[in-house]
Amino acid sequence: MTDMIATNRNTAILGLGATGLSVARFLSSIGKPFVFADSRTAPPRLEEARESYPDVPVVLGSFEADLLLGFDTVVVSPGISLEEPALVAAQQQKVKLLGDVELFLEHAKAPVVLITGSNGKSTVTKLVGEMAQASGLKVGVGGNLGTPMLDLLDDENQLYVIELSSFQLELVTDTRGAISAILNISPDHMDRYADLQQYHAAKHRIFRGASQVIFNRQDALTNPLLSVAVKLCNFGLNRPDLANFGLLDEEGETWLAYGLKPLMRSAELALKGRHNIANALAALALGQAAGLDMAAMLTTLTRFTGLSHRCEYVATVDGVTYIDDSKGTNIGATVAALNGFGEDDRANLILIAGGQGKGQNFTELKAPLGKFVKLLALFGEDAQSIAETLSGTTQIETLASLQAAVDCARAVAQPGDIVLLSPACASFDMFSGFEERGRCFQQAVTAVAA
Ligand code: UMA
Ligand code: ADP
Repeated sequence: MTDMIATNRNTAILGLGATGLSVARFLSSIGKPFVFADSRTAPPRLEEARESYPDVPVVLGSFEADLLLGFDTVVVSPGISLEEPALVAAQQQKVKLLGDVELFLEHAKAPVVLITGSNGKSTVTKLVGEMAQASGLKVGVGGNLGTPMLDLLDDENQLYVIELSSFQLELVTDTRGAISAILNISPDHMDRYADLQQYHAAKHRIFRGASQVIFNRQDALTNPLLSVAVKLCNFGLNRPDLANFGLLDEEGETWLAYGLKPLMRSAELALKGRHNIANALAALALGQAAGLDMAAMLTTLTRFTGLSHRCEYVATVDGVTYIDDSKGTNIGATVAALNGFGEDDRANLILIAGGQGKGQNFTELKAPLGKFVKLLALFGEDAQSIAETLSGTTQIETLASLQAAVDCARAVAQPGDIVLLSPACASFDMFSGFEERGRCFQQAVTAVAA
C-alpha cells in the first residue's frame, strides 16, 4: 500500500491532460478518491474525464490562491509551474506536492532507467527500449516521450525506460535506485526558469538516490554534483578511459568503444549525424548499466534509424533535399542540425525557423548561420524579434506561415542545397505540437514534389 497517497486523505489532481488522466487511472486502480482541477475553462480532455469519472468533481478556471489548502496531497502535472500562487500557498501549508514520477517510482517493481537532457532524450529512450527488447526483456518505455509512465506499470515488466523533462523532475527527491542519465544541458524552457542554474538544478534531481549515474564528459553541466558514492559511467565523442564509452580511431576508421575495446564502426550506425553518435554511446552506457546484452545492443544500433521529425529525410525535389527537424525546439538542437548538414566550403543550407522563442538568446545561432546558411526563412510568433537579433548574419525573410516559408525556401534553393526545418522554437502558436508542424512541412514538400 502506498505511503505517498494515504487511504483517508484528500487528493487533488492538477491538470486534466495526459498526466492528470493517467494519475486518475492509477488512483482509481488502488481505490483512492480524488478531484480534478484545471486552470482552463474548457481543457481539451474534459469530456473524456467526465465520461470516465462521472462522480469526480472538476474545478475549472484560474486557480484561486486558496484552492488547494483543504487537500493533503496534490499531484501536479508537469506543465504547471510550482510558482503558481495556489501551489506556493499549498506548500506553505505543508500540503504534499507530488508528480507522476514519484508515484511511478514508488510502484515500479522492475529496474528503472531514467533519461533527461536538453536534446536527444526521446531518441535515447527509444533506443534503450529497443535494445532491451532485443535482449529479450519485457520493457515499458515512455514518460515525456508520450505514454504517461503510470500507464506503463505492469508487474510482468522486467525493465522501465523513462524519458523525463525538467518539469517532471522538479518535485523528485529520490529516484529509488534508478539508473539515471543526463545527456547534455543547453538553455531551454527559459520562460519557465529564472536562469540556466534553476533549469540545471531541476535536471540534476535525476541523480538523487540513483544507483548508477551516466553523464556526458564533454558537457560539464551534466557532471554529477554528488557527495555520495554511486557507480559512475561517462560517454563522449573522444577517446574513453577505462570503463567509459567513447570513440577510437583504428586503421583509419572511427569506432564506438568501451575503454580500449572497439565495439562497432561509427559508419555502421543506422542513425546519422554526430550528435546521434553521442546518443548511441549514451544508450550503450545505459544498456550496460541495466545489464543488457552487448551483442543485442550493437545489432540494434545497426537497425534503429531514429524517430520522426528529428533530422528526418523528407524528399529530394529538383536536386534540393528537404529535412524535417520539427523536434528542434531549442537552439541547441538547431545548432546540432546546422553542424550536421552544413558544408565547410559554402553556405548550402536554407533554414526555416521560428515559433515561440521561450525566452532564449538567439545570438547563439549567429556563428553557424553565418557559416552554413544562405537564407533564414522565419515564421511564427517571435519571427520579428528573432530577425532583429540575427540581422546582418545572413539573408533573412520573415513570412506569415510555414507554407510561405517553404515557398520562399524553394524559390532560393539551388540543386545540392538542403532546406532544413529546425525551428529552435516551440510550435504552440500555430500548431498542436511539433508533430503537426512537421506533418505540415512534409505536406508542403510533397505538394512541391507533386
Ligand atoms: N494546465 C493548467 N494550468 C497550467 C498549465 C496546464 O491547468 O498552468 C492544464 C492544461 O489546461 C491541460 C493540462 O494541464 O489540461 C495539461 O497538462 P500538461 O501541460 O502537464 O501536459 P500533459 O498533457 O500532462 O503532458 C505531459 C507533458 N507535457 C508537458 O510537460 C508540457 C508531455 O510532454 C508528456 O508527453 C506527457 O505529460 C506524458 O508524460 C510533452 C512536452 O511538450 C511532449 N514536454 C516538454 C518538452 O518535451 O519540451 C517538457
Ligand atoms: P528530446 O526528447 O530531448 O527533445 P529528441 O531525441 O526528440 O530529443 O531530439 C530533439 C531534437 O534534438 C532534434 O532536433 C534532434 O535532431 C536534436 N538532437 C538529438 N540528439 C541530440 C544531441 N545529442 N545533441 C544535440 N541535439 C540533438
